[in-house]
Amino acid sequence: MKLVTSLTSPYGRKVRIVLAEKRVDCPLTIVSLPEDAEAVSEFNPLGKVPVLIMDDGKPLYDSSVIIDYLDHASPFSRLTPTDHRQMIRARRWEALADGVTDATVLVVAEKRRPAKQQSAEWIARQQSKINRGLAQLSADLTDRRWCLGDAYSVADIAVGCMLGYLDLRMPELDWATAYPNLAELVVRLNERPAFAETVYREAQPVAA
Ligand SMILES: N[C@@H](CCC(=O)N[C@@H](CS)C(=O)NCC(=O)O)C(=O)O
Repeated sequence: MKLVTSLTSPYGRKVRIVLAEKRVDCPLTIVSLPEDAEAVSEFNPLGKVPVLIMDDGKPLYDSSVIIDYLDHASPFSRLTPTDHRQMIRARRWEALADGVTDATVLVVAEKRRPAKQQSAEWIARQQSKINRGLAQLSADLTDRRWCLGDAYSVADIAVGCMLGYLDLRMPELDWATAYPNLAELVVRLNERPAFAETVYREAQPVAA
């Protein structure tokens, strides 16, 4: 098994955290996008990371599917509730956190286009998804320790990866001041080795 990902992908980080939490040893194949898009497309027709290459060579994507697979493959440290209602709650948290990440990725990509081609309207539309998503996540969290209450789960992993990505790509947003309960959640998450070991890192430039 090996994981194809970049070191700045928030979806890839979700999977890396799950591997660490579940103590699954899995080598990484580090790629940079868009430079390695063609190579990634050989594994995933959508050209997106993360992709888990299984022992039989078959590729698995996307991050939620990979996490489901890993969580069932090893019973150690379950991250998705077995109770169906709780599982749906966790999935809803993950869907909202990933949706905020999706909107952030779109804003970042748009702002990398030549200034004349950028659409302020498109950016504003994505930004409002981010703003509404954060407000909802904060309202849903209230003063709980973890997203689901007492149990740490894939919901916390998705929310933590999304908030870390906002810090990396949109530091001016200062979500932590607006939503102190989300900031406290991140403090708790960063105490976990799985989070500390997977902080976002830009790819090292190749020495000339
Ligand atoms: N829903 C997918 C999203 C994956 C995704 O969008 N990955 C980004 C990297 S952060 C990517 O590979 N983008 C390249 C592209 O869209 O061409 C997942 O959860 O794995």
